[in-house]
Amino acid sequence: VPTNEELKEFEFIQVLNEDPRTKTANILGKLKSSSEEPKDAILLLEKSHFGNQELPILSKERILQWIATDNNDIYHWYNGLLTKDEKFPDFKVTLIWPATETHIRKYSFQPRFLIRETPHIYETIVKPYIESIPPNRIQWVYNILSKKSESERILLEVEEESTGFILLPDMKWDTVTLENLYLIAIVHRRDIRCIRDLNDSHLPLLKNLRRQILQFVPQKYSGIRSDELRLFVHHLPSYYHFHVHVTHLRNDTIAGGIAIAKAYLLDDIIENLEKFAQDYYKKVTLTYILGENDPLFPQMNDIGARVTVDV
Ligand code: M7G
Repeated sequence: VPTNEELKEFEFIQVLNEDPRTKTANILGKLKSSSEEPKDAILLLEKSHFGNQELPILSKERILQWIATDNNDIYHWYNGLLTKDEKFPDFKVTLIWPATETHIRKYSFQPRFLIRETPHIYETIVKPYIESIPPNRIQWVYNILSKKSESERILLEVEEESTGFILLPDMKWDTVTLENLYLIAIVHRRDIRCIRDLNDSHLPLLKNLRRQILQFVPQKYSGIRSDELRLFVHHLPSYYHFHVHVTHLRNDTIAGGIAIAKAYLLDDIIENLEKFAQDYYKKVTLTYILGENDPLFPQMNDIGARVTVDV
């Protein structure tokens, strides 16, 4: 873990991506710790929301300076400077360090394409790719499951071998703003890599996740109803160990990962396996968004998996 002094030495290289709607920016730089050579580091920055605690005291206590910029009739414009207050941080940062080439590509702006993943494409391109990913890519998942990391952040654990999981805040969530609630449920079992591996034998697991999460979250965070929670799975995910995303309905920006052709509702997955076919996800063609920087993109492009008028 880098010290504050070391963090101040972060050397800017370039902006990877930024988004005025979500007030976020991804920056690449170099960071070194004590004796070592500087290594690539990514800062994922997000400007903070004005919370319920802050708004009532905004004008009296928080705004240090109003800087008038213009006015027209009854309309007056200012820029504002806030006082420094650790209770109300200006922004949230995720530091990835040392960052790999895969991280740099993932967090960079890139053209995106709709892909149709047929069962054949899954078997011949995607599955071999998943199997080639070094296991240390999901070290962070194993650290959570074995309580080596983030153990004090665990909200709920069900310690059952086949239907058990750990529920905790996703790293994207500031853990304060309820409207932005973002949790992840990571299952204990290690044999499900993605949605394609699911069949009817996993229904008890999927239903247990659904029931426990919908029961627990409204109890833990009063003010949130179970019908305000969106439970979904990504395809393709970045990490091939089965996990379910849990977000508040109001957390509906693209950065929230809820985009159609990326997020598949847990309820729909359960229904498809239960009512239609136990091997639904072996047979279905999945349409999803793939970025040009994704390691799978060149092969997908070559095989003609990009959506065309004829498909
Ligand atoms: P995904 O669908 O595999 O990939 O979801 P995505 O990042 O493309 O959405 C993984 C989820 O785990 C994301 O929502 C990440 O924000 C979250 N996440 C990733 N890491 C490395 C961590 C971590 O170390 N801790 C926690 N709590 N969440 C993480």
